[in-house]
Amino acid sequence: MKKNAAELAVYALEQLGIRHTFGIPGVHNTELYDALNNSEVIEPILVTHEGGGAFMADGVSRSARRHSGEIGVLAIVPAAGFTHAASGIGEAFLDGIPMLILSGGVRTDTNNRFQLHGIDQLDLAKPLTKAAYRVGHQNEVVETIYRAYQKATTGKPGPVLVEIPVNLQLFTDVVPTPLPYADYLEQQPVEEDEGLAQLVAQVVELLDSAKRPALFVGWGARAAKPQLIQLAEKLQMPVATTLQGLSSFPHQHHLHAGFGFSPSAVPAAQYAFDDCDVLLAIGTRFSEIPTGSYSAEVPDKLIHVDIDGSVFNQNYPAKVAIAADAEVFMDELLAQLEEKPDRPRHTSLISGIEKRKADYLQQWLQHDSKGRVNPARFFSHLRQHMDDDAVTVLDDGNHTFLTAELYPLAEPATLLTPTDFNAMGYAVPAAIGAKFTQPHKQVFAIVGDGCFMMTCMEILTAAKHQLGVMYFVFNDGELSQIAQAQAMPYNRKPCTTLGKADFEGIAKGVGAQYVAISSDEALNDGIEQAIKYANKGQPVIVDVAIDYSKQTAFTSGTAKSTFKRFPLGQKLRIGARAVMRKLR
Ligand SMILES: Cc1ncc(C[n+]2csc(CCOP(=O)(O)OP(=O)(O)O)c2C)c(N)n1
Ligand SMILES: [Mg+2]
Repeated sequence: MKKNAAELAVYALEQLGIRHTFGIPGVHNTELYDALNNSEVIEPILVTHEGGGAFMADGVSRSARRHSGEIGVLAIVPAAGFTHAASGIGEAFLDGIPMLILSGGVRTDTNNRFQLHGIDQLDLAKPLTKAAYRVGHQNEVVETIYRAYQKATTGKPGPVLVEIPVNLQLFTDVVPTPLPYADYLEQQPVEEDEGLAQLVAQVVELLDSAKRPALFVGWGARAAKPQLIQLAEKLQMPVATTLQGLSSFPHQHHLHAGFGFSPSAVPAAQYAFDDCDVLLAIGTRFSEIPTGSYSAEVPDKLIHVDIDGSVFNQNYPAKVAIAADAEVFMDELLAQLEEKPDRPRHTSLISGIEKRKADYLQQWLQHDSKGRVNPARFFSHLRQHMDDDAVTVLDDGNHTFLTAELYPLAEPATLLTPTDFNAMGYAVPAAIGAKFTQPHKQVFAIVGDGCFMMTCMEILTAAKHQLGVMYFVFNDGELSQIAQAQAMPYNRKPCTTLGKADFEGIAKGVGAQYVAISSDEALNDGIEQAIKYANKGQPVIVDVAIDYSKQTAFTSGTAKSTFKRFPLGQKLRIGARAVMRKLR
């Protein structure tokens, strides 16, 4: 049969169960968009900026139903489309989120020089993607997309680029009948988990001998949540999550201690992990944020389980390191533990966690917010109004850590947050991607005013598609996470005061509803009103006059422990500068 590459690409995407693509057409992919337009199952979504498109694709992958196989797909022009999308691609790469990037490419059948978008984007993609392929002939299209999808979704997931030169899209050529994805899968070699049972036997021995075993779980462990709960209860292990993995364990569970367990963690988590002698860490690579900038103390008996073998023995040495999928590992561990008796309920640990959580919340509730919205009160109201399975989307800033410490995520909530690449501007579009994927769930974002303004034009896309996404914008007029870090050492805050934006005007401009919450008294009605708009399929911007006068445990803890580890001479210099500026 004779086919062009655009038709073949759409066939492959349909085979993979893709429902949406995100991007902007240009001369290098109008054929692809035309073929997408013919598809009865895929809807190509026009975005306002490819950066937003990449964050939407990330939101699709992170919120997709477990084992559905659905991942976010970009359909973009080469070079400029790719560089615009690069922030979202980089976030997906470092956070381990699968993504397929379909890009057009310059003509490969002419000798013309200086073509439009003419740079080698495969080179550009190298540090940002797991792999990048350029298709050489129409008959390679389908298998290249299958291979890219496999690469994106297996091992540590991540983004993969497939470039399809425009001439292959424009012109047809003879190709064999394209392979269905199920047939392609059958041809792939199956990898066995060799030696897992023996390694797990070592884990059982270590856990058996532990006085205070504890669990630390990241995003990579989220699929094993039921098994994690079972294990924690059987061995009475307190559980801390990473930031990205906030929804990997339910917060209302009596063994949930908090986010991280370093000196930057909330008191309940510091307490619960204080005398931990065996730590089982699953689906985390001990990166900067969850370790409180590497201030976390980890026992010698560390059992480290991760799908990506390259993360072991980097920041913290492991006693036992197991490269395995979290679910496969947990199933084997629970099977081997079956004969062992359950440990009796650790009442002092449980009441200790409960008390410290309650005290911490009280501290926040009692903080005088001087007429502005008290963060703890905001999150308590939000929890009362939102469904247990709502999707929460965060951005990067003080609002992120306030949510991590004060919003108790229910079961089966999902939380999306940009973590290691740490790209501001994530929340607005990622929430749109999540709502496309989970239209029947509530989707809301907690987003700082600085982050919001980076990508808020993307709400146009939500309005156009009648997506009732709720945006709670923490309006403090500052890039607070940085401003707070500047205040002490510099005694001034250069370049972190934002211009005064009119959020009601922005709402009008993008076709969203607007709600203002200017004090605690307005919380109940404000949140109810936002939910009403969202239920009618209208995106809504909720302008929250939040009080940022109290620091999170994370911010104050990390500042302290980072400073503590500076060389003495540098400590003195920085300390003296701060004192001099105060006296001046
Ligand atoms: C693209 C990008 N630029 C800069 C930063 C550095 N940064 C991290 S948090 C932050 C402040 C965010 O401000 P805002 O959205 O107002 O949130 P707040 O801290 O006030 O809650 C900045 C500038 C970043 N992470 N990403
Ligand atoms: Mg701010």
